[in-house]
Amino acid sequence: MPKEHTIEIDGHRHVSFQLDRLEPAAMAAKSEAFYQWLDTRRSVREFTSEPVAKAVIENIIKSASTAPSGAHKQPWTFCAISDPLLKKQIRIAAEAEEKESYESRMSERWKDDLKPMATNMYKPFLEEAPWLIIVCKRAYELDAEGNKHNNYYVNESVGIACGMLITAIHNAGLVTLTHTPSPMNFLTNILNRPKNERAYLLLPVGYPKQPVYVPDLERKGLDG
Ligand code: IYR
Repeated sequence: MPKEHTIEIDGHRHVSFQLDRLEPAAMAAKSEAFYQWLDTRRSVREFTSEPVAKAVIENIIKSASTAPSGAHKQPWTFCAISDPLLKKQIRIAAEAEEKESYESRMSERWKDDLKPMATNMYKPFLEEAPWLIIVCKRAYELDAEGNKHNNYYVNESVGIACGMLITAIHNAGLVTLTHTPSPMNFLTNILNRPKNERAYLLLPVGYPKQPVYVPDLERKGLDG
């Protein structure tokens, strides 16, 4: 590794950055292998309660936190929950919202589109998975005087971090599912989050039940 150099720009420290370049053949092989491996990721709805080490969940969250964000404000909070009582509380509240959604908020067309996914208003994985990661977005930060400072490109930043989180979960040999109960206010209430935070996505993390079946889906190719 070459030695790191630092310079000042507008009074801010910058460090030299060295890219590890790959030879074209290695680049082609590595990018192909990464794609093949990423393509083995599947959303799974049925989890075992087999435990997963907290240190692994922490590594996954640290990986997601390497995401780029608007003005590097890192407008996210990852809440990792393994407490059975808290998971139960979340399941009860999520299922109440889902019942309302499936019975009156979602159009018939939406429910038809979901049929291949075999999903419904019951969310046992919220109790069965060893961990729930609830990603919260932070619309603004409060300074010491209580003044609001808006963050930038919050949805884009948190969305990118979630993509990296899902990739890190796959890399750890675990599975997840992007669960989107709507509205999600109940999560920030149950978790006692500050008022600058809104729940963005809920991801159960763990091992799939065996045997487990997933929908036989095709992915878009380069031609759409
Ligand atoms: N939020 C509901 C409905 C749902 C919506 C989409 I888009 C899905 O891909 C799957 C489900 C639920 O979680 O059941």
